[in-house]
Amino acid sequence: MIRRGVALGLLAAVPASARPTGEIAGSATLARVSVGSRIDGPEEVLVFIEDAPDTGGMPEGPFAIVQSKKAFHPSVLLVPRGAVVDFPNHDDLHHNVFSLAPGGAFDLGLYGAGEFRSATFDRAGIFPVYCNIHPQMVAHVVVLTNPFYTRPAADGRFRIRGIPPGRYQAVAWLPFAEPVRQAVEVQAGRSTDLHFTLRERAGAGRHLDKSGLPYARY
Ligand SMILES: [Cu+2]
Repeated sequence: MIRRGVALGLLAAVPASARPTGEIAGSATLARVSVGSRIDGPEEVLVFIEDAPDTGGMPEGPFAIVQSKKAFHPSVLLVPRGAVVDFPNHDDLHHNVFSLAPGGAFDLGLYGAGEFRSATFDRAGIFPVYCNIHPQMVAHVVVLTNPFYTRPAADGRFRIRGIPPGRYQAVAWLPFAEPVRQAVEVQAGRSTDLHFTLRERAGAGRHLDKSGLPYARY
């Protein structure tokens, strides 16, 4: 019993950052719609691990998505769970930012030039954000719970290092495609190979207004 106690004591003394980790590496391939594709390349893909532990190093605020020239900037924002995101209006007209995402719906109402309102993102997931006045305005807030995410290089290759060993769900996503999930086992000192194929959805930029109705004019 004494030996066991000593062994546990030693284990606890090793900082988390020094414990052996593994990595995932692989590629993401895009299947574009034949006409009117809105995807530029694999660099737009986001690869992340849904349920790995938070070992620190997540992006820190303040977080903002600006409304300018009837568009959201940036159009994709990565935040940690619990983040507050400001939505400043830099246009000389009114916008009405909202989301109908299950578990993350909000409606900031109508506000004008120089004003901002904020939304809090308490749940992990991918939250589409729209404007109730201008249907072409589309952004996504991606709420992550750990620092294990990356974007592929131009050739689609990606690598995520330093992952605590375990069984997880790896996800590849980009705007206008459905997320693709794969179970992955990360082993200490090893690289696990993963390949994702993402399919662009035809007409994926289209959406309903905050009342669930089609916009009068697209
Ligand atoms: Cu607007």
